Amino acid sequence: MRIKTFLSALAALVITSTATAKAPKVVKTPAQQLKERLVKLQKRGVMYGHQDDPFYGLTWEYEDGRSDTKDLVGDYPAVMGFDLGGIEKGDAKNLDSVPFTRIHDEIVRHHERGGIITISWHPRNPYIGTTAWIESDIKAYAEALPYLDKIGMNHNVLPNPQNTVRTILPGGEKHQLFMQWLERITNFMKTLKDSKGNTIPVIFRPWHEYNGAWFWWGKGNCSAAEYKALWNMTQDYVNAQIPGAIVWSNSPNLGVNPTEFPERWPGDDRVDLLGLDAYQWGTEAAFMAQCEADMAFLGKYAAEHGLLLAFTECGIKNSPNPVWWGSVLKPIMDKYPVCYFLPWRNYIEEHFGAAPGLPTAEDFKQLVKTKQILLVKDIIKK
Ligand code: BMA
Repeated sequence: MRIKTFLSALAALVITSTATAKAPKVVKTPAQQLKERLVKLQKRGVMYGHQDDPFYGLTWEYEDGRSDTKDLVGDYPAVMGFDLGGIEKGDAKNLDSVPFTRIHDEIVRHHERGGIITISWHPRNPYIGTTAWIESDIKAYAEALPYLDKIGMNHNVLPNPQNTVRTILPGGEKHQLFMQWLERITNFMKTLKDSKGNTIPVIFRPWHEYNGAWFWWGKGNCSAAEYKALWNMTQDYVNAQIPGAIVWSNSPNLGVNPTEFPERWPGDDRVDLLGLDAYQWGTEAAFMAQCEADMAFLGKYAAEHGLLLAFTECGIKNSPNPVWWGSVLKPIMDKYPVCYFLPWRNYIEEHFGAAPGLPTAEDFKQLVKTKQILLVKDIIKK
């Protein structure tokens, strides 16, 4: 009797463990895999990223396989940034005149060499048709109002650029148009497949620098509720169209106000990577102090809320300080666990990234020699 009980218990155990062994494996989405990879890499070091790296550099443009980073330090950046501004209108080239076909091809190429992709978007203004930068529109509008008063005309004849977000939310007069824009950007993302036809996951970083007033989605041009509604509408649409493809990044600009920050925060369940866009426009001391303050706040926020942290954009225009990388940026990166730092594009009049011939070239080489700075070959090593 006892033996029988023992045997049936044993049989039950065997059945259970077989069942457990055969339980279907949970398949992770490409986005989940990318996120886990980023978490691991963030512990290993700081990846170098560069905007538009394979298209042009300081002295060249559209040379197959060329990169300012590779020319200087022998390898491609670990992260490459691309901007889809212009795709919303069905343009063939983006706002910086890069053909979308080339953007597509270089994304695939970078993915296939083991690199990581991040996509930003500077869409035009869907309400008044101008660019993503709203400042001059607001100025022109303000200047026009007294004239309208003078001729006794209602202000409503002129669209107030600061109402843009409101007009594209559900029920707004530009909602349908904007949904078409979302469809176009999503259609491009749908084409991002590797040679086996698998989805290429990307870090998508819409509606950035929203604590500044220079973009039509920025603070002062829409309410906190409108910003969050815009974020949610974008995310829900994109995720429904290309499920499991996107790691979501939200990036305020340097000068984060900790009290106001939660007002526009889309929610911990809606963001994977918290980024800071940090440019030095003034003195080094002011830049470092502000970076320190912002990173102290964002770093703590990211750690407590389970988010990745990065300098999603950074740099100083045209490298006036030959030791900027090592003496200004490195001390901050040594202190906070940023997963990558991404200087903006190297365009002739306005360059931010490393390149041969620049006064900062040697300093960047020294920076890269430190183990913590990762280029693409460093992140494909197991
Ligand atoms: C800005 C500048 C512009 C560019 C835009 C989008 O910061 O570099 O020249 O058009 O980014 O890349």
